[in-house]
Amino acid sequence: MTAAVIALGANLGDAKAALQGAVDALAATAGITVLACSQVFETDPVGGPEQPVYVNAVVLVDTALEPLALLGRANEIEQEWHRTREVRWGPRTLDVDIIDIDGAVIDTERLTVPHPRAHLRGFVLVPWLAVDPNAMLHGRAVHDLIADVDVSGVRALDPAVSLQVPA
Ligand code: A4P
Ligand code: MG
Repeated sequence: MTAAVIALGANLGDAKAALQGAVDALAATAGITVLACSQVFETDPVGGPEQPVYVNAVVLVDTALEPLALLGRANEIEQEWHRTREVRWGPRTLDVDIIDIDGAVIDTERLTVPHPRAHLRGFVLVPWLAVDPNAMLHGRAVHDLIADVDVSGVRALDPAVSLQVPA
C-alpha cells in the first residue's frame, strides 16, 4: 500500500454533498483505504472566470492502485458527479486531484505528481496541513511552504459540516 494525498473541490450544485460523495466513492474502491479527511474549507475562487465560492478538502488514503489507475478512478468519480470541462479553472461539480503519491515524481502526459500547482494553492495546502501537520511536498514541509502563499481566501467551515470516513 502507498500513501496518497487527494484534494477535492466543488463549487456547483450541492458542493458539500459532492465532497462527501467523493470520499464515499474512494472508500468503496477496491485497493483504496481512506485514512482521514480534513475539515471542509470555504475558499474564494483562484483563476478562471467569475464563479461561486468553492468548498475544498484533502483526503489521505492508502492505495494499492498504480498511479494511472488511481487517476482513472478519480476521473470516474468526477464523472459520477457530472463533471464537465468547458473553461480552464472554471466552475465544477467535483474536482478530484492527486496531490502526492508518497513523494513519487511522475511527469507524463496524463499525470503529473506532485500536482504542479499544489505548492501555490492555499485551498490545497491549508486543508492538507490541517489533516497532516507533518505533510511534505517536494521535500519541504507544507507548514513552511504555506508561509509564502496567500491563504486569506481560505476559511474553515463549522466542524459540524465535516466529512465522514465510511466505516
Ligand atoms: N492531470 C495531470 N496530473 C493530475 C493530477 N495530479 N491530478 C490531468 C489530477 N489530474 C491530473 O484536469 C486536467 C487534466 O489534468 C486531466 O485530464 C488529468 O488527466 P482537470 O481536472 O480537467 O483540470 P483542473 O482541475 O481544472 O486543472 P488543474 O490545472 O489541475 O487545476 P488547479 O490548478 O487545481 O485549479 N479555486 C478554489 N478556491 N478552489 C479550487 O478547488 N480549483 C481550480 C483548479 C481553480 N480554482 C480553484 C479551485
Ligand atoms: Mg482536476
